[in-house]
Amino acid sequence: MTKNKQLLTWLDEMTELCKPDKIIWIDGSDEQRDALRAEACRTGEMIKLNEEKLPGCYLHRTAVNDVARVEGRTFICTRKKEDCGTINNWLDPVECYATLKKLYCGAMQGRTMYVIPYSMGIVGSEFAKYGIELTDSIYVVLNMLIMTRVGNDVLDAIGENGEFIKGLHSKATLDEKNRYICHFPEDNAIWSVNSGYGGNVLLGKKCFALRIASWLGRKEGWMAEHMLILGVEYPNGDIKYVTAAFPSACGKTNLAMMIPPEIFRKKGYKVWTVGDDIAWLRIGKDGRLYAMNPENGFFGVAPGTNDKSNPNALATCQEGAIFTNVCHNLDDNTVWWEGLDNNPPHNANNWRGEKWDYTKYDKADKIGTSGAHPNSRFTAKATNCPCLSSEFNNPEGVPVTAMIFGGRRAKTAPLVYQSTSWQNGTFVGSIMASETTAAAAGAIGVVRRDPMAMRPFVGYDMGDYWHHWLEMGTKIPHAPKIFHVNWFRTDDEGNFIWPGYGENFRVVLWILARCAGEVDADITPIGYVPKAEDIDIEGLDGVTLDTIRSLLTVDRESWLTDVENIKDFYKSIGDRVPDAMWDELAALEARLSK
Ligand code: GTP
Ligand code: SPV
Ligand code: MN
Repeated sequence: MTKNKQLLTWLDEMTELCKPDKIIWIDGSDEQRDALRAEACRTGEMIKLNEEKLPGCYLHRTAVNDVARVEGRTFICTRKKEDCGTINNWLDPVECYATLKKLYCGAMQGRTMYVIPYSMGIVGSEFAKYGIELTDSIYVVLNMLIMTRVGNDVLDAIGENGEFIKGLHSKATLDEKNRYICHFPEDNAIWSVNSGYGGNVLLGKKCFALRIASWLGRKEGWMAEHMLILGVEYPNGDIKYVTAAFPSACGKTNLAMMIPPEIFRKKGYKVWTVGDDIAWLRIGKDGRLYAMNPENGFFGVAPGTNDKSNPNALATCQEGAIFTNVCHNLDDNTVWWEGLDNNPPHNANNWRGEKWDYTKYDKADKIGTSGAHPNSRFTAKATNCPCLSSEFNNPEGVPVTAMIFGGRRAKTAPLVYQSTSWQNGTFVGSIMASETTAAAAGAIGVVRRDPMAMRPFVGYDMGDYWHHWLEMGTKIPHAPKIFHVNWFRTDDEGNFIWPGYGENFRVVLWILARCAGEVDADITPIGYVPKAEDIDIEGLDGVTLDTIRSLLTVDRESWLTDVENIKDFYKSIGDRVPDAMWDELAALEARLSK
């Protein structure tokens, strides 16, 4: 398999600890994948779905107490507590290893340990980084086969002496009190135990490609961000790329795969997807910032996905997909979720696997009464996506024209505004806030500050992270312009005012027009806001110029309230907050108070 001594020694140690009955190396072949699928169906871990309607697709249910990332059980284990920062949970690495070793001890007895060699990025390319995940879950193996590039070529690329991230995962007993998702950036290691859910266990994703990678990026002069990457093709064939950071379940997959409104399609506009969740960003030889998607698939939110909101996502998960915690239609052995269509199945099991009565559905108690869990997901190959960019496999990534931050704010944040500089844009990212969603365990709908959508994913101190942003800005000769959007303003009845989804294309066009210097804007205390008539609403039912005006208002009082909240937030981060961010905050307050 490999002659890498570090890998073999580590594998011996982990085997000694977890005591699996058997070890299987994952080689990336279809034969091995098919055998594992069959085995998972035999054990009940997965259910094979209707081969005619959903070829190669499977349903999996996680434990009822294990349906989302667990931020409270996620730790950064640095030798010095200061290096972990105040927002992250910290554990002393020596103590943490000792605690976790007890949980892993013999945890794989009677089970198989799978060894997954995987690559984040194109195998063998300059910017790829490699990992090995050891796991006792076939579900994890099958998901990693979709989400990352897996196989023997990764072992070859690591070679005899190459570096890799050492990931250890065991479902153990799924005991939620002893659930730990631990990162040891100083050891290039990730240990996850007692969970079987998504971001807790697919260690290439949030654990490696964001938490560990953000640490590496700071050390090596690049950035790992919670960002989608998309290309907008103009009628003349030009393609411009934007990245966007929205918190979990706030619209990245949807924006990345959006279909322009018909009126723009007719003119020849197109949208191409490069990535829907994570971007690794580096400065290119031409002095622009380049974005690369290190993943190979999508782990998308199922509820709300339908042939109007996101037909491309729906098409992507029709073949070879894994559905997690959705509703099982027993009549035709297919899947269903809230927002797929208006025909909930009458003969179905809910996400818990119990008989489901759709007539009892209560919006106020989604988790208790819904068919699909609000954080139910599909895992699907990127190459299934009808609008996948031809640059998807370009190891250099794509040049970024604009970077967009955004959150879920019922009030305060306008539909779109532009920062006035890289430093001011970094500040705009640092003060991002959003209502919490079902993507993480805990209360839903509470506004919390989520800088750059990275609050749960920065592998070090948040203040240091902002320093890194500022420093990167000084090194990018042709830096992208930075914007902020909010698709989620509501009216007095709580309905979204902006139609969102494909219509967001109209806002992206304004953003790109600003970057090209083609359109004017009004300066406000928070930055540049469009002139309402410059958001093209041709062919958009129910939205008038007045709607746009109302979506663009900047209410000084609510912003001043936000400023007070931001001060407390900055203080909670501590003394590593850059002076430049405090200066930006003071300047914002002064402009708002004028
Ligand atoms: P993660 O995978 O958790 O990182 O989420 P994400 O940021 O990719 O979010 P996703 O695109 O899956 O959207 C999450 C939820 O927001 C879904 O229920 C969508 O239907 C909804 N949503 C996405 N875009 C819009 C929009 O423009 N307007 C409104 N109102 N809802 C949206
Ligand atoms: C998110 O929560 O931001 C996700 C899903 O993309 S998970 O992989 O579970 O983190
Ligand atoms: Mn995400």
